[in-house]
Amino acid sequence: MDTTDTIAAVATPLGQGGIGIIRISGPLSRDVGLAVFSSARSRFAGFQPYVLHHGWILDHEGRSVDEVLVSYMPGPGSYTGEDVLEINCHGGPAVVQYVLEICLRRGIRMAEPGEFTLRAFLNGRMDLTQAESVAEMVSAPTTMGLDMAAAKLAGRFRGKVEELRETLEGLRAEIAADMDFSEEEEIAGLADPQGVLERIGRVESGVGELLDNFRRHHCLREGMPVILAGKVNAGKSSLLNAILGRARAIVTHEPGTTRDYLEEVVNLQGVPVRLTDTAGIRTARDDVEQAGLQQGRELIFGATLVCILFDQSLPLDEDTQELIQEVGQERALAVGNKADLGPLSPEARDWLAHNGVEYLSISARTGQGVDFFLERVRQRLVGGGSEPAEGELVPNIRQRDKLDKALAELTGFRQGLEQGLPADVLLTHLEAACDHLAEVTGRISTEEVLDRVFSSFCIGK
Ligand SMILES: Nc1nc2c(ncn2[C@@H]2O[C@H](COP(=O)(O)OP(=O)(O)OP(=O)(O)O)[C@@H](O)[C@H]2O)c(=O)[nH]1
Ligand SMILES: [Mg+2]
Repeated sequence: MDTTDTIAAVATPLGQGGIGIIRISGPLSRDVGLAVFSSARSRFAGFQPYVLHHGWILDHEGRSVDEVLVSYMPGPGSYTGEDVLEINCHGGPAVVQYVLEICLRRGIRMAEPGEFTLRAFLNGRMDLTQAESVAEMVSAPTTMGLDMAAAKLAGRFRGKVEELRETLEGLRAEIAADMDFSEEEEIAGLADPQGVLERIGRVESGVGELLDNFRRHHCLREGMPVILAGKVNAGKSSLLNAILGRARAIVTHEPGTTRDYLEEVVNLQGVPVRLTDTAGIRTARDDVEQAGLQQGRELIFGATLVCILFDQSLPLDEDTQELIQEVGQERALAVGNKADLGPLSPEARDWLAHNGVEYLSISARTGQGVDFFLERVRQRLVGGGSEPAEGELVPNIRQRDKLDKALAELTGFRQGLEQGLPADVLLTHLEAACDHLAEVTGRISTEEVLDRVFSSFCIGK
């Protein structure tokens, strides 16, 4: 990819909107602007930086196409670090495309996906973790995801990784220096192994913390799996519908209505949840039902939280009891439905309390207790200390892989030291760990990595 020419793209989603923005970056930005723009002011004397200029875009025959606002941001203080020109036009897809075409006629080319941000990275405007956070920001499904992306965008993630890397670099330099002194005698070990181990330990726990954050939060991006399970007719599909506020699942008084499973993503105050309604439990009547029940069992196995519904106006049946015990108190939430028909029996209450499972009452029909139920679901998923602190540093998958590799090298170093391996062997582990950390921030990067990172961006970013 040539990175010295001038590129342009539509920076806003295509579709009807209030405004559409065409972004141009590179040495020709200003010239293109001057060629296509006709100012509304009679005494227009060229673009002043950071000022909005009102006027018209003219096509190649001099016809005005749209009324626009144009801003010019000279490098190196712009988003990409190059001269940038932005044209705000009216937000119809035809207008925006046409204005882009008019610009492209002036000897500049269409930007590749992520190319503006790639240039920002190449020009040192941001490191790789910040560049990646731009894509994470754009695709964040909820405010919690936004918060994590913002922490990275602000450079705090890079700061943390750099701090760890610098500690290792320091150690590496010290050990290398020791080695020079001891070349004569055949000293294999380190001068102060205990001190070295302590410092390595600090880096290990720093890296380990970031990896922990990944494990705890990566499902926050995808949505946490929550299952609605229980006997036929307990009201699972009714509850799904009540939560969604629409008749998504078929509800009938016939037991065995749901035969497949249905999955919907719901946003519980910033926590995305993949809520799945399953086929109700009973002895299967046919192969389809048997298959549906089998699916349900597998889903229960992989779920973070299993909501086990039962008709609380009936005695607590054995199937439900078995299911609750099998899932276990860690993951089970017992939900007595049909509260409008009567209260939970004292026997059921005793049994549930005795088995240590959390339980609550709702009516999917009247909506009673459903808000409280959702609040409990949210709490169970992110409460208990696993809710991300504000601006917590959470790696993405690429960064996780590099951190994993760095940690493995540190383990290699530690083991080597314990086995009394010579310092030069230990050093190779340290060097490799440093390199992996440098790859996290993009201090070391290959074209292949950059391609992979930036091609996942949308065009115009
Ligand atoms: N009175 C009352 N009836 C309810 C309530 N929730 C569901 N029902 C009724 O119970 C019956 C079964 O509801 P469904 O939502 O289809 O139950 P399900 O658990 O999905 O059943 P299967 O798909 O067969 O496993 C329907 O007739 C619902 O109208 C409730 O809170 N109160
Ligand atoms: Mg159902």
